[in-house]
Amino acid sequence: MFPTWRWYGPKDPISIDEVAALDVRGVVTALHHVENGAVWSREEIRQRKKELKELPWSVVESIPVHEGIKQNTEAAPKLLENYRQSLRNLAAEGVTTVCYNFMPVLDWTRTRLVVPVPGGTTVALDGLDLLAFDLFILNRPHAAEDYPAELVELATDHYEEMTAADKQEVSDNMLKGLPGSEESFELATFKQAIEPYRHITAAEFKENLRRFLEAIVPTAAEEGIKLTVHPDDPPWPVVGLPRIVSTQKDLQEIMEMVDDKANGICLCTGSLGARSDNDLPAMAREFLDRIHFVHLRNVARSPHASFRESGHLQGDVDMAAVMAELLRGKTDVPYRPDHGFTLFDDRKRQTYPGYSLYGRMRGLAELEGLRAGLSATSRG
Ligand code: CS2
Ligand code: MN
Repeated sequence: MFPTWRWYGPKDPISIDEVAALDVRGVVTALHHVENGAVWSREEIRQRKKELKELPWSVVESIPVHEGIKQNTEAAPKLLENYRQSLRNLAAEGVTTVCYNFMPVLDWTRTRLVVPVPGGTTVALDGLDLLAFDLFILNRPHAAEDYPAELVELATDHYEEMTAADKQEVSDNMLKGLPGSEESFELATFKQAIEPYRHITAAEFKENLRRFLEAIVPTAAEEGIKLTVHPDDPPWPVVGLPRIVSTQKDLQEIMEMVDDKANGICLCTGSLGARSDNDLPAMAREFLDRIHFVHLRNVARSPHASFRESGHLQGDVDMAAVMAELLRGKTDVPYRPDHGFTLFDDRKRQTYPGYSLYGRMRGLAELEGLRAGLSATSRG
């Protein structure tokens, strides 16, 4: 494993020279300015490589999967051909690890982005915020049927206690999209966006993922590209939308859909770790030869399907045990400190939630220390 850093391109509040000073071996980036569904041209790919200066482009995170593919609409064949062409173009420019996710409509989801920690803030998903949003702000018909009655009662009380500012904050965080998500919504457009999923069951959605993999993995394999699926965050259904990349069983099924090494996994310990029934060291062991990219981060879980992002070595994921498993595998797997606290001057710099400089640097230093320590122990 080797350390990398996610960089959002020239608009990122952290400059590429700063990234270069962190002693990472590569950069994780994407062409966020290219329209979702369009081909990534070789010129655009080359331009981004130039912007990285001396640093290699280790991983594409992500080429977004268009809703037309996720919903298998009539636009899907054309969108899949575009996706394959983007892969060919990346391979031609020497970029060969590609991350994607298969979450409907939303990407990673947090209801609170400024939860205090010493020296700064972290982000959190509050299950009652989310349920209150679903029941009373989104006003989704039948939402109450999706949840146990006592939880609905708790969320109802919670909503009554929320101030107008709380409600605004939770709505904005749900609708506006966090860094890396390619979409941003107003309440009305969000309602429209989730509408088609009233008629797509989780089983059908899985079939759409299978179709996607059958269409692109052969091209990836031919081109020497390693695809990696990023797990759902949170790893359970949100506002009635199916989530199908959430557990060890899900990942097992996905690996079998197209049994080829090019069909791989991005092991995101923070996303998967939000579920207490996900055993991360066991998953690292189980999928070792299919894990081509790793996100290391930690979460502290709390009741009502809630969690907050914690220090990289403090939280419910046993980071040392996960790292020990991963170090048994290939040495050429990129990892990145996936999110970090907003610390010290990060606020002044207006770094993106989760994608701070000081907070991620702290995580990187801790993880690199752990990696060096474990490597030395296994040698001696
Ligand atoms: C998130 C996402 O956990 C994470 O890494 O910050 O931006 C994630 O990178 C994308 O969903 C991957 O496609
Ligand atoms: Mn991640």
